[in-house]
Amino acid sequence: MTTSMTTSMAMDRYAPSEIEKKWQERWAADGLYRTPDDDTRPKFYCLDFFPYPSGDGLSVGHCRNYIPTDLVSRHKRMKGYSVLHPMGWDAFGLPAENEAILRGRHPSAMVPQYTANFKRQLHLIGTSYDWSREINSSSPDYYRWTQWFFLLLHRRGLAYRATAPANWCPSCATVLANEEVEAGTCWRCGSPVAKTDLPQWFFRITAYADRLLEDLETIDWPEKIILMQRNWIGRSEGVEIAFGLDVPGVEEKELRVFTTRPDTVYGITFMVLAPEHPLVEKLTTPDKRAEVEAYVEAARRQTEIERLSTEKEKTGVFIGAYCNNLLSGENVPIFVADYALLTYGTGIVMGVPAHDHRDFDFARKYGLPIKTVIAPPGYQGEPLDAAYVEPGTMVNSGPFDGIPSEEGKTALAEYLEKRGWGRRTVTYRLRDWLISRQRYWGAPIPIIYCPKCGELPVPEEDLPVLLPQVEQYAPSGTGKSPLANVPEFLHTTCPHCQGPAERETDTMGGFACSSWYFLRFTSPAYDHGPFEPDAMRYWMPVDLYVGGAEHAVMHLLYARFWTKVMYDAGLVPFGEPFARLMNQGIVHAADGQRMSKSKGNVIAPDAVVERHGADALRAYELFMAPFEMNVNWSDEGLAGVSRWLNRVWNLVLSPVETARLGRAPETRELRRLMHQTIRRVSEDVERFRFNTMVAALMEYTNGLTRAKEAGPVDAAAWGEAIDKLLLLMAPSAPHLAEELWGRTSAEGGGHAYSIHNQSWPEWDEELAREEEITLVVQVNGKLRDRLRVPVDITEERSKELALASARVRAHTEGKQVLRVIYVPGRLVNVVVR
Ligand code: ANZ
Ligand code: ZN
Repeated sequence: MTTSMTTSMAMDRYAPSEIEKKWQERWAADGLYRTPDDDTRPKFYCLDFFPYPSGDGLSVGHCRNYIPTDLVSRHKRMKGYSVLHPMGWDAFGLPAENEAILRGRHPSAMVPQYTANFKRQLHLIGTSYDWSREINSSSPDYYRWTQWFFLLLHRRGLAYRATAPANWCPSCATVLANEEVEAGTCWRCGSPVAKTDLPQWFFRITAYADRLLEDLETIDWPEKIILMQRNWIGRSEGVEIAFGLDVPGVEEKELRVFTTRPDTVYGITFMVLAPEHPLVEKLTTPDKRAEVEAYVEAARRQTEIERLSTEKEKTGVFIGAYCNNLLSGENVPIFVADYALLTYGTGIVMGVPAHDHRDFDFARKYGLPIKTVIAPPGYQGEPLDAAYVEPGTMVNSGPFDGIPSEEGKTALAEYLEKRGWGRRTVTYRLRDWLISRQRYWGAPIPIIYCPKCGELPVPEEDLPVLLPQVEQYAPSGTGKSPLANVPEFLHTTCPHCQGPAERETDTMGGFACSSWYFLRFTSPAYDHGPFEPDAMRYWMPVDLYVGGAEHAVMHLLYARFWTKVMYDAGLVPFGEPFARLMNQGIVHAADGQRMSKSKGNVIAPDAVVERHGADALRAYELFMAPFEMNVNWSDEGLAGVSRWLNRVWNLVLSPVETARLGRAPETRELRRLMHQTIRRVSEDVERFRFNTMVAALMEYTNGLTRAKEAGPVDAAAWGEAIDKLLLLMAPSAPHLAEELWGRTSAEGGGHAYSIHNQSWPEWDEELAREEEITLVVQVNGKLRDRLRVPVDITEERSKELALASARVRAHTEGKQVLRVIYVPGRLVNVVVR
């Protein structure tokens, strides 16, 4: 046997700070990650949620989003896809503007500085974005098209202006969309949100409620997000029922309620109007007026969430009037109570205390009758001590007595419809999307008000309506946008009669900008439309979309809505923008606390890269936990991963004793490990199991180290094993892999640049097959030995080997063997007495 030493280039220390910078510059100079245009290969569009650039920069938490998508993009490139992996800035909107105000800097000066810093950090961690496609939602060549979409919605009757009670954040001095109110407080600043009446622009997302619901079935999204969207849309099938009204001086002759329980209609003992309902004022009798007005005023100051809370004590006031239950002929008193919401159903609730929890509490409190009309099993006519909300048998319900309540729902719906007293209908929790913001930092709403011609859209050729550069950009607190104080902006001419006219001074909320940005990346410089149709058809829909779970209902619902509008307008050939969605887990501080600036416990990638290198940060972020799980940062975990990279460096570059071993068992074992690792890593990437992927690479490193230490290795097999190690590591640790790729090859001269242009390794199922298995041997159920045996061993031979084992014989000697149990490929259990 001849042995020889493969000499590599001079072995030096692993110094990430030197090699990482070098390769990042080279990759950028070569445009290595430039997205190919006019490609005929299959495409893969891998997108991160549109980040808004903040002065705090990126934390290691953000990296948990950007590193995995970078890994997937690199992997797909190696798999032969043409990959679109772009980055841009959601720079308009409340987050950026609030930060500008806080820091006393104009947003137009602040944003470029912040985006530059984000970009620097994304370079630092070795991402492979195609920066030639960078976009910024606050730049006129972008928001021109956001305004264009506003006009599209307007043309299609999906943008309208209405005076409505709006969520008002007194601290941000602006109105908020329902989605932006979290537990009664502003999503940005946490102040309690109040209600106020203002003329506002809305997008009619409710017109798409059913499609937004139905198409959830067609997308590969986390179950949790789908459920949240479903609940947010909140579709309820029910019946709208009319009640007779006969109040002198009031023209309305009926009250209409929405109910999902028409089967309980004989159990109504009162009616509830929402405090803001216009009928409250008309129906209140003079003796009740003062009390009702005081109640309504107090209710207006509360938020919807507070009002709906089931824990909250139910309050209300009798308004002095009655209506008539047309079915039972009974007169029922009308109350005003804050648990009835103006914006749900008809804003009026029929009170059925026996079968609804809130109505039950209310009736108890005000001494109203509780009439059982759905009998629980075994019911004997006794009074209920709590609302019975389950199905049962109808009782005290005239002609419907004895019918099961589920059938009763249909029977009553038909009965009411036949008499013209009601109709089946569907109600949604979803409200139209309030888009007006009385704020400076957003895309101006392209509408002009002419005293003669009324409300007119800005002609398309006049877009963009430029946001003027002004000193006073902070909200004025008057409820009007700061743009109202800019005469050059405000005053314009009517596009119809050329007379003097005024511009709308509200801007669009930031979620308008992020409702179409994924299309802009397909052709970011296109100026004949928001996107170039061929590029859009090639790249869309997004194949993989990754970001935080906190966007379940805002951005992710709005973007779906706009896409459907575009589909209807013939602009795009698909109805869903994001085929697959994944949410990364959060990275907490080592002590489990949320990282926050105020706690001073934010870990920035910069410090980590400086100490251990970008590759260590990347591999650690992939390794720290399953992708979707929250996890605590661990310096030891990071150090462990860093040590692994050092081991890889040494393994690859230190001399190895080689020989021509041909088909020796050691060589077969080496190849098997290699093919098994390729298989594990490939499968784990596809399934987003990056933590086990890194574990597989670590085990592979250990296996190779053992083989190297055990004696000479076959030269060809070894060279191949190292090549594959580097290829498999290239997406996770791109700098290290590139460096080692250039320094190694079986022939010693170094591989040609770049490893990132190589093909992803394939595995051979035959070579990956395990030839031996471990057979567990027990005596009376107790583990006594483990045997390495061939995979295809027979039952007979297994038992023979088990009984022959010295460790087994020590426990069977002198005893009677009763039975030998065999589980194929797993275990032999010897039963003795
Ligand atoms: C009578 C009734 C009897 C009800 C009963 C329930 C149980 P979901 O399923 O969420 O759609 N409701 C209707 N309009 C309302 C409003 N504006 N504000 C507050 N509550 C309102 O809820 C439908 C039920 O919510 C309706 O069915 C109504 O109460 C109440 F045993 O009508 B039900
Ligand atoms: Zn005009």
